[in-house]
Amino acid sequence: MTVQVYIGLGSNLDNPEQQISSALKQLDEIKDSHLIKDSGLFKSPPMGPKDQPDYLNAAALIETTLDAEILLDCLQLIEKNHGRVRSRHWGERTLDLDILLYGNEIMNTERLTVPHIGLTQREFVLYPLQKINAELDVPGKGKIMDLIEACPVSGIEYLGTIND
Ligand code: A4P
Ligand code: MG
Repeated sequence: MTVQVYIGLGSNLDNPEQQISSALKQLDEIKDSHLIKDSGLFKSPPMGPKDQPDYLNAAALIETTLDAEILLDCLQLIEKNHGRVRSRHWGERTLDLDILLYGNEIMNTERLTVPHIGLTQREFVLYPLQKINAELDVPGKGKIMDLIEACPVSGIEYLGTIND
């Protein structure tokens, strides 16, 4: 069965725009999956430790027949291809790929919390989602426009489409 999946992309090291652009191409190349749409690029101050660069974020909508854990394996491989090193919690990274939404499913397993944890508190997740689909209904949470209205303001800037 084909599922629509929203993926969050984030980077604040080693040419973040290029990291995100390259990651989008690799998302399109995941087996049994293809990229439908991306949000364009957003810039925001770091959540977590402040002594790190600002982040660039985006969201992508893909269609896939992979189950969620196999998809997570593919995303973690793409992170690895982009030189991701896991250091401190909420610390700097070349590329972070998170499963934001997997169809209408709500999951709580050892490896996956979907919708992604903290989504309702993060402008850098909500604005890109809204850019792809302003009518989006987040399972168990509500309509994207209402979530944006209720979200704490941290300051986010839309930079436009993503260059190759
Ligand atoms: N995991 C559970 N649910 C999911 C999911 N839905 N998608 C597990 C992906 N992974 C999920 O992830 C740790 C584990 O989470 C995985 O092994 C997986 O089984 P990770 O990528 O190694 O760790 P992480 O991403 O550093 O941890 P965390 O706490 O998820 O970080 P966040 O929440 O992603 O925050 N500021 C701005 N402005 N923009 C950002 O993008 N990002 C972070 C990282 C901090 N500050 C930021 C931003
Ligand atoms: Mg992550």
